[in-house]
Amino acid sequence: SLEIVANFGVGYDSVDARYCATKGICVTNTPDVLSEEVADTAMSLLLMAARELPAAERYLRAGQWVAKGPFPLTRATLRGRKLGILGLGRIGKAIATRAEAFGLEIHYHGRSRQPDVAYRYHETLLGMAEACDTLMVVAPGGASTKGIVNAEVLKALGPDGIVVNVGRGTVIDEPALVKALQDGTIL
Ligand code: A2R
Repeated sequence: SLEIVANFGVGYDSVDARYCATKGICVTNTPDVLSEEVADTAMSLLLMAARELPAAERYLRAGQWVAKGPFPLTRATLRGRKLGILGLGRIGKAIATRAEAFGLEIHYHGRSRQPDVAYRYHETLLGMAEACDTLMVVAPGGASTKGIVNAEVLKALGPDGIVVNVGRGTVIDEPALVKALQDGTIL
């Protein structure tokens, strides 16, 4: 007697939509509605990674400033960063608008170049990673994007590399990401 599967988010890769269709079950998702909110969240995550705000708050709340003095200066900065956006769609563009205001150089990769966009296009994800040190993942899930942020891409970002993923988790090769964080391949 199920009538509807309503997904709070963009996409429906978590739903067996074909099966739903055979049973007349409606499947919905929420494109556009949350684009600006997700873009704010993506920028928050980037700022928190560069400025180490969660670690600084833990330091403060543990009273470490009394025992050890001020929280150390952060290793990273946003200055001079080159931002590669994997998936310059509705959310990707809202992130780009914000990142421009922060003075970041903006690059993007998708399956096709967008003629109405001035940002630098890369035909391959690896090519973009080689030209950038910061990667925003805002692409859909599914077979075509599974694990495409792999060890090679992470290595190309380099030791100052920051990765923010607000798309699907499946886009990242997670063991490769863990290794890259542990051995300092990325920041
Ligand atoms: O490939 P293009 O030029 O159609 O660009 C789309 C890109 N995209 C891909 N990029 C690389 N490899 C692929 N296999 C691939 N498939 C799609 O992702 C497009 O620029 C972007 C998706 O943009 P929108 O459809 O406007 O989605 P929105 O609302 O920005 O949300 C993005 C993702 C969702 O799929 C959820 O995973 C998450 O954020 O909420």
